[in-house]
Amino acid sequence: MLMRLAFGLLSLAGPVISQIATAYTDPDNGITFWGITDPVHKVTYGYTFPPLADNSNEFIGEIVAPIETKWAGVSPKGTMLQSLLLVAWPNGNSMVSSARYSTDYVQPTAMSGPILTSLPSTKVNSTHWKWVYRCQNCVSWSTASGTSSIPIDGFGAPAWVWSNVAVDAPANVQSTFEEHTDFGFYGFDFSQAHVSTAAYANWAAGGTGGGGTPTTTTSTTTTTQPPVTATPYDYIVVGGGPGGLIAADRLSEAGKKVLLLERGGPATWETGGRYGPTWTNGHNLTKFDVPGLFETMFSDSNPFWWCKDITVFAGCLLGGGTTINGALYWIPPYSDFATTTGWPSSWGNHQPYTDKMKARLPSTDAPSTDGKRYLEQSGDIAAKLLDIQGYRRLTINDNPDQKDHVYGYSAHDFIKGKRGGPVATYFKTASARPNFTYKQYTYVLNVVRNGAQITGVKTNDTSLGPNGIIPLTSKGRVILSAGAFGSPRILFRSGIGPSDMINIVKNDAVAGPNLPPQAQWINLPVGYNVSDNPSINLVFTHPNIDAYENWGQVWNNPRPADSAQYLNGQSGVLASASPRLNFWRAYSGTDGLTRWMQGTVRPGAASVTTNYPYNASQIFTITLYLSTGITSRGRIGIDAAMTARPLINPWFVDPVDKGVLIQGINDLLSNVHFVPGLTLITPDNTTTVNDYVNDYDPGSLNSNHWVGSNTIGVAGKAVVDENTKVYNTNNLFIVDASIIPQMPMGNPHGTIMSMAEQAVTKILALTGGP
Ligand SMILES: Cc1cc2nc3c(=O)[nH]c(=O)nc-3n(C[C@H](O)[C@H](O)[C@H](O)COP(=O)(O)OP(=O)(O)OC[C@H]3O[C@@H](n4cnc5c(N)ncnc54)[C@H](O)[C@@H]3O)c2cc1C
Ligand SMILES: *[C@@H]1O[C@H](CO)[C@@H](O)[C@H](O)[C@H]1NC(C)=O
Ligand SMILES: *[C@@H]1O[C@H](CO)[C@@H](O)[C@H](O)[C@H]1NC(C)=O
Ligand SMILES: *[C@@H]1O[C@H](CO)[C@@H](O)[C@H](O)[C@H]1NC(C)=O
Ligand SMILES: *[C@@H]1O[C@H](CO)[C@@H](O)[C@H](O)[C@H]1NC(C)=O
Ligand SMILES: *[C@@H]1O[C@H](CO)[C@@H](O)[C@H](O)[C@H]1NC(C)=O
Ligand SMILES: *[C@@H]1O[C@H](CO)[C@@H](O)[C@H](O)[C@H]1NC(C)=O
Ligand SMILES: CC(=O)N[C@H]1CO[C@H](CO)[C@@H](O)[C@@H]1O
Repeated sequence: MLMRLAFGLLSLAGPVISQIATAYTDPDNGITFWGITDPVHKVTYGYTFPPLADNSNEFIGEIVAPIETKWAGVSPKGTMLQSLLLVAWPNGNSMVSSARYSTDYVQPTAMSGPILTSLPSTKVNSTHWKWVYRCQNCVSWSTASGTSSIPIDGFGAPAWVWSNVAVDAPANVQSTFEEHTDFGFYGFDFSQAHVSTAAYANWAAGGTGGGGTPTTTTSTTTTTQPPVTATPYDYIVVGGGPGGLIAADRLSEAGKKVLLLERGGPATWETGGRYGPTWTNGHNLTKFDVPGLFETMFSDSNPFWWCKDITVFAGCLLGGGTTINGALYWIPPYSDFATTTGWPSSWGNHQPYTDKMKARLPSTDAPSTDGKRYLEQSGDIAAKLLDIQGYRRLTINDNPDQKDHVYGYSAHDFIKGKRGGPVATYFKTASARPNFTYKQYTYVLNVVRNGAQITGVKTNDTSLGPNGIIPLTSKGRVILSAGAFGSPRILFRSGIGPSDMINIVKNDAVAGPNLPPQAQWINLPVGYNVSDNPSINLVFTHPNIDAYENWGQVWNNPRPADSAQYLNGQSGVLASASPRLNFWRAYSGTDGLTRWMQGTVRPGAASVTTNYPYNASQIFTITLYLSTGITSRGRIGIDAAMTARPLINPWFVDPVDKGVLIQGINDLLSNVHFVPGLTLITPDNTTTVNDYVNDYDPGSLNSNHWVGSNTIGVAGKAVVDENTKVYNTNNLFIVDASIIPQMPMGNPHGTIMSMAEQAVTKILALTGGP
């Protein structure tokens, strides 16, 4: 019954304000807060916000309470209902805290959305407890009737609540508790409570004091450092994903002196990776080699391969996404490079480049080395459903242009029962050349430039050059291949992009000083025009299905016959990732445009929501995605911590996209009852398809297939020209998913590699280079 009386009464009467928040700097952590100390209980409540211009959705707050405070809480907006509520209490020597939410004057329950991070100055001592926290997704939130927010540009009346009765289960973050024993409001001019981006970023990352300005204190640079000499290169390629690996391979093949820089480390055994399950011991196989371990990418306790400064899944190791992905590999259809999907007309003849890719990296829809297919039940059941609906079966990659009412076995770029991809092919040939140099664990911060001329890249490794800068030869070029989030961030940090993003960099104590002068900033729509396939999972059961323990045993305790079979020559179930069947259908939207829907079928499920009992051994998933033709676009960018993130989600911005996918789901489900034993369990028959899609967690719509953040196209509208050169630069190029203007027909890495083959050919042909 927390806060019932307080907020119930006061929402009618209006708060009685006796205190006004003022600025203070906490001596423990040096953070400047605005807040009050309640004179009765001697509890301090403070908040600090990033600049309004940052359009940020977060703040840092603290509660400092005498130890007799059993729990305390805040509502920064000042209301109880449909408001962000934060509560905290000590449990022994540590603090327990949570975000709560309520639509009635009852015990508030867990609030989804906010991300709470306790900052290092959080503590419990003999006299006080102190909770210092970062609250992300906390300035505005969705409510049943729309959105609600803290009035961060004006005046508000935040509330506090206090209790001297301990919560019911102090160790449990979701503990229940009795209504507070006291509460209060105070006046708050939120428009004043903003600090610089740099200060905020420093504190949000756990730093202290200093207003975020760099502590130039202990620069004992009188000690003479050995002079660092740097080697210049013809081409510096940034990022070892599919785009960068193909670029680096073809450039070194052409005799250029090439440096490939990758922020992450090795992956497959062949490249030096050694991380694998115990059952592969002695067999020279890692997690990244064994296709059947794909689903464990999402269930590992130490997922070192994900980029920790990008808020969506992205691979940060050699191979980028192709080392951790499902390896679904599609030969691109004509439309993937057509003017109708946004490509310059010079790109239309993709076939020679696709052929080059296929010659290096063939696809297979039977990856087991014995040529047999395993665990096919989910594909067989889905095929029955599709047959009724007029689909026909074909070998998908033999017919890339046939994408309406077709289905076939899932195709992958596994080689000899192991992960293949560009690492096992292009990287291998590049590595054998004396002209190719590879540096791993090297993070590129920005390009170094003099106006339009790029002179090198700045890395975090000062052993590679003075201040970490690696130079180009006189006519040298830089190619960014750091991915749809990584390449835009490097551009922002190099003074290239929209000014709101470059200003975030400017305000950062570390990155700001590396920017070129403002007169040299290059205004391009970096980060706009992004798309990703919106995808919806449908979960079914059928008595024929073997759900393979939902892939939950393959790491620690695989089926013994299957692991033995795999180790003995890379055959069997574990020689493939989870997908078993794929299908496509074309739809005409109410706007007259054609959109294609892709389906992927696999045993198991990421989540099940049903009111009925079901047999978990018989579950399988059909994921439906919308691909080529979607019109929704989002925006990606960086926040004050230099974290790359979606600023505007790209899914279902255009309601026609959503309408088409709902139509596709309805069509697919229309014949479920004709397949004996087939039962849809998510959504089950208590939820309509419309409700299921409308209530779908937006984050789960993500397919991790981001394209378009540095789109190719005409000057004034795009970031790179038809040669993939960044506009208004002389020698900066981009070869990765970010230049692709429109969702490809299928999971994108085949299209990305064909694109990279064509891009590097155009770059080599472009005059003025080394
Ligand atoms: C979980 C998941 C599953 C997927 N499944 C499939 C699938 O089955 N089939 C499919 O076709 N696609 C799939 N994808 C998408 C596909 O993997 C990506 O589209 C593709 O990898 C993008 O290629 P890229 O070259 O643009 O960038 P990336 O693959 O992201 O590579 C970028 C590389 O640059 C490095 N880098 C980034 N910043 C820096 C820096 N500042 N300095 C140095 N190095 C840097 C990164 O470490 C990384 O190695 C999946 C993606 C994910 C995340
Ligand atoms: C406990 O922490 C509080 C808040 O930082 C501080 O004011 C107080 O002096 C500390 N008490 C002891 C005994 O150190
Ligand atoms: C590249 O390698 C070739 C031999 O493979 C060599 O002749 C050439 O000088 C090298 N080029 C550079 C720039 O190092
Ligand atoms: C594993 O690799 C090592 C070298 O890294 C090699 O000596 C050994 O023979 C390999 N073992 C197998 C089973 O391939
Ligand atoms: C550079 O950054 C990478 C990636 O974060 C890291 O692994 C490496 O240790 C850093 N190098 C130095 C010299 O700090
Ligand atoms: C659940 O499915 C498995 C696999 O088909 C089957 O062996 C088992 O008997 C089923 N359990 C029940 C309770 O029906
Ligand atoms: C809904 O599904 C459940 C479980 O599959 C089934 O028992 C029930 O009869 C169904 N109800 C309707 C109205 O179809
Ligand atoms: C090539 C392209 O589609 N460019 C678009 C990117 O986004 C901006 C802003 O929305 C548009 O103006 C461009 O036309």
